[in-house]
Amino acid sequence: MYPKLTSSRKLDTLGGSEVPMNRRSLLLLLLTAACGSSTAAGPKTGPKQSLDSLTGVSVKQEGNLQVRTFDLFHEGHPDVWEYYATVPGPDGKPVQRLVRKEMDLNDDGKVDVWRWYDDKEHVIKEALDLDFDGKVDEVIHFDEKGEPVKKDLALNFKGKPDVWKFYEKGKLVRVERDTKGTGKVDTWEYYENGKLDRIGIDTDGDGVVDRWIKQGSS
Ligand SMILES: [Ca+2]
Ligand SMILES: [Ca+2]
Repeated sequence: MYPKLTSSRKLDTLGGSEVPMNRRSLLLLLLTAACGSSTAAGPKTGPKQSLDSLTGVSVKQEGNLQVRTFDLFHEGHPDVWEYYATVPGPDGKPVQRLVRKEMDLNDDGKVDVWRWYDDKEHVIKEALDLDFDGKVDEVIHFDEKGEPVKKDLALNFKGKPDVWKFYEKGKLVRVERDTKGTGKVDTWEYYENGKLDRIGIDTDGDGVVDRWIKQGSS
């Protein structure tokens, strides 16, 4: 239904403008709405009910996991997949717990967003294919409060990370870069209070900093 999207090097966030607005809004709504649910006993309980009747959910079993498939736009093929594990609930009775969610944002049948959840159904990791070429371009790791602790970025869009960002209490503290495509970090940027403080560069490829560049302190 929607035109196929071509690869774009310009997309740097999930909110990239190439996904049709309505589709993206609804998918993000679903993502957010379902994200906040707790240990629901099944697709027809709690806050999911209205969502499911809106989107039409199908349920099947894949190995140990229950898969709930959504066709948000009634186009005859799925947009969102939720994977649930059966675990003991507070009263010992089995309940379904969300462990992973996958989404196809641009309607090409390929997953573009993957989310993994901990035992409290908080997102612990998210992977994104930002240019819809089937290769993951960004992986975000979260702490239990939902703050990012690390981002692995493939700025080269080749599916292999070349930039790693590290966060403490939600603040960027360090960026490591593989600027030569060797698979090894050769540049380290250190941030103090959100500002770049110094850069270390490995010039001979032994993984040890040879040169420090101190940023202006004024
Ligand atoms: Ca896709
Ligand atoms: Ca990609």
